[in-house]
Amino acid sequence: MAFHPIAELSPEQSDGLTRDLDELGYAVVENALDAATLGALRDRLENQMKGEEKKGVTFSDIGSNRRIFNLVNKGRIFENLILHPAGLAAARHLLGEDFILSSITANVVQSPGEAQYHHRDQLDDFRSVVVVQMMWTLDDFTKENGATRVIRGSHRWGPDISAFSQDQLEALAVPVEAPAGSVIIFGGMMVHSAGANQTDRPRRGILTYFSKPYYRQSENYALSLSPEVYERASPELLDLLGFRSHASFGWVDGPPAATGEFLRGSGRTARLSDYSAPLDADGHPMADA
Ligand SMILES: O=C(O)CCC(=O)C(=O)O
Repeated sequence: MAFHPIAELSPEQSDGLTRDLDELGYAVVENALDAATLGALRDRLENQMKGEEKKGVTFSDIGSNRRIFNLVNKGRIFENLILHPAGLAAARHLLGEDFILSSITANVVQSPGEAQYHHRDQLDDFRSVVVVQMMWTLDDFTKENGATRVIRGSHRWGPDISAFSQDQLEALAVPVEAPAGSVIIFGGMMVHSAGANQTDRPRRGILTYFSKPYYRQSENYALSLSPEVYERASPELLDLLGFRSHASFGWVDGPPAATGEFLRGSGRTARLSDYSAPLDADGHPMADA
């Protein structure tokens, strides 16, 4: 499959991104994907969806909407999207230097459909942002086709949204209309939802979701990353997938031997050369302890 480079952010895009994230709680970067990349993402996603349908492994969410999970295993173009400069710049701005990928999935909003409930992405602790969501628009996002809806300024609301009814939140929500090839970015405190699609065509979007390294990943990459992707992944991608320890999180039997050493171990095909085991007092492995 063709592998298309993904464009860098211009200085103007970068300034606008950080300003909007702070003031409104979300930002849109238009033309984040060039035409070739957009086409390749659409093709790969469409084929993957058809393939999963044939195999009978589809997942339906809210009415007839479709979720396609764990895209990092489903084409190089998705590996590249995780590393897109706009996504990484926004994650760095909201989460600091240290962050990892929580998941990469697609949400295809179908017609006819119902809107998703309004929610925040992070749970329990609402004192600071610990996750960041990025919606890459593969179609023009409009009010009519179920664009992501946000409540402007809700990233600064108090600790919880349970004091509001869904009807009250609905009255405040606005669709984020953005042309295909954009990325819509918001932190985990922003109240948002997918809209209802009233057109006759699906609304396709890919979500890259980042978190602080101490927040449990949505996808368990240690178990689900394919060996092929593990072997070819760049150090930067492996780091984002959680295969490097961060402070005292993600260790394998203690701290890594050398700074920056990657953790070897992807559940399905064990890669640790020397597992820890019960030892007797002389240092010999014990069959049963
Ligand atoms: O698809 C969208 O527009 C938003 C999806 C979303 O909020 C979610 O996955 O929780």
